[in-house]
Amino acid sequence: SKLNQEVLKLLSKQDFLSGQKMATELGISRTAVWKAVKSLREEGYTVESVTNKGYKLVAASSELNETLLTSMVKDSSLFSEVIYKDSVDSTQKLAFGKITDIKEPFIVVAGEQTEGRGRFNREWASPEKRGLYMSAVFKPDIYLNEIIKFNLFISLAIANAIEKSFNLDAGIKWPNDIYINGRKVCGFLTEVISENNMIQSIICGIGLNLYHTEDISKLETATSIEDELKLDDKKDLDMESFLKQLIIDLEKQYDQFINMPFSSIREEWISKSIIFGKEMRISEMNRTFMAKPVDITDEGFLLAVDRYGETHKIISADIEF
Ligand code: BTX
Repeated sequence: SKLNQEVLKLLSKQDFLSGQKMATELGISRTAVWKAVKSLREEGYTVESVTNKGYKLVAASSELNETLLTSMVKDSSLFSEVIYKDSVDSTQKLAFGKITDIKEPFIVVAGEQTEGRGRFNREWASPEKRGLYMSAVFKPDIYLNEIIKFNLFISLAIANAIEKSFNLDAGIKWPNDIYINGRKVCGFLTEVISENNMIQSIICGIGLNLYHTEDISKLETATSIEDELKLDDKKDLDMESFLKQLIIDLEKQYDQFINMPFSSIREEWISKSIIFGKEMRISEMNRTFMAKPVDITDEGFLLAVDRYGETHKIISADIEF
């Protein structure tokens, strides 16, 4: 709530601050202050309280929570609001449901998903408070055929945000994944609402494994940020700076997507890509073959050469090492 944010702001500035002082400053009752502190604690903030001294913020939250997300979006030049739920079936579904009500770009984030989905309705493991489950809704006014390029810009945004925030080497695995050390840490998918060949909304779902879970390490090819950081002692991740960075990079690459051709990021994208020159199993709708990706076109098509020297132009496919 707005009150949570105001209380947090006061606590961030001071050492100990009495409940009465905060109440006066915010023009609310002491009970309301106490309630806000209680709810901040529930969101993962460590707030100490000492008799006769008051409250003190000891540690920011290492979880994604509504207070943090709302303040991030306030600073955003692109997203107008954020919807946060502790638990949903899928943030994609919730985002779709709000699309006509909310006219500006917005974000949906959930603490867990009970029916998180990947492409082709595959399951996306979304354990509670262990990952980022987010759908970002964009409202461009562009032709539908531009959408192929969207994933290229977004993948660069996510890879850059992970690299800058956690100092890990994040690689782009075309078309939908981000890998670290050969394992999938993030999957994203792009869905579109269009009319007369014009895009009305893009709903981009991003699932990022933040903390270690059995569920995810059980998946042969998956990993989490925590696993990859290989920390000696368990340390919480800095959610605030990561989210800030992610929103900055999403805004930057979305702007680039709208205003610039893919060639403007092509070199950077290729340098982050992990599929080139490797023999891969490529599965399209109705055929599977082995080939080496060698290039990406300005329109966003992948070019792969098979062992007969034939070049294949691929729009969408599953590719495996
Ligand atoms: P994808 O179809 O490319 O990947 C799905 C496959 O990845 C699964 O079949 C499984 O093998 C593997 N997998 C499942 N869960 C995980 C996980 N947590 N980490 C690593 N690998 C996994 C990629 O689909 C797109 C995923 C988008 C997920 C986001 S979360 C927010 C939004 N809401 C929603 O329901 N989906 C999107």
